[in-house]
Amino acid sequence: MVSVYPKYNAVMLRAEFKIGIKDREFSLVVGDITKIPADAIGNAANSRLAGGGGVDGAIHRAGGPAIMRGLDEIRARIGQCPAGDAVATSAGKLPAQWVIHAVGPIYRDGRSGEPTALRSCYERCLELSDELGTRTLTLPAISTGVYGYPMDLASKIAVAAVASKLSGGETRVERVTFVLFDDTAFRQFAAATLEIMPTVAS
Ligand code: AR6
Repeated sequence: MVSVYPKYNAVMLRAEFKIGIKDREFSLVVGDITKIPADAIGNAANSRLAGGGGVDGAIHRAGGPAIMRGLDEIRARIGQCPAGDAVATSAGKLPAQWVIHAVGPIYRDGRSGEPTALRSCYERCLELSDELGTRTLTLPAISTGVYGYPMDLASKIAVAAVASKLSGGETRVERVTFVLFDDTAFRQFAAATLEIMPTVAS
């Protein structure tokens, strides 16, 4: 499938969707985030910064023990990292310089602060990227696995958070790529992007 959206300078291939926002690039791909080179890779961590399953497990396995060593130091300094916040470590053997560990909210009913915390995760990823001087950032669909955030709701929050930072010139990051693990997640993010972009891309 190839769809073209000339109004937004956007092209959607089956598993890749790129859109220009001002002079920045926003894209969606299907894949394993540990395999895609970027200056910084986002992780869906827990507040204990203790590693785990899902994308967190994959990042620690592929990056090696340097990542946990970095988290040990941070834990010794700040204890836990609350939902909605993020911390950065080196990326070990991953094809990146940094991993930004964002702690997503555990989904309950959508009225317990989850949307605000989820949006804040993505904003913190971009803020930390700016502090680190990174230009390219990959992000997973935080909270949509073990933490149970419905993908249709999470995708809209994720896309809106990133698109508004890019379109408002609030970040120096030049390219943000959501790396979605399967076609269903990709389609949800693509739908969210097409719904939200008219308000930010013009
Ligand atoms: N690349 C890209 N996306 C992935 C990958 C991968 N290699 N692996 C999984 N996903 P989850 P959460 C997708 O559960 O919901 C951990 O134990 C997955 O399909 O990894 O924020 C932490 O330590 C889903 O869409 O994170 C925490 O305890 C998305 O990544 C807890 O899970 C997020 O799923 C965090 O839960």
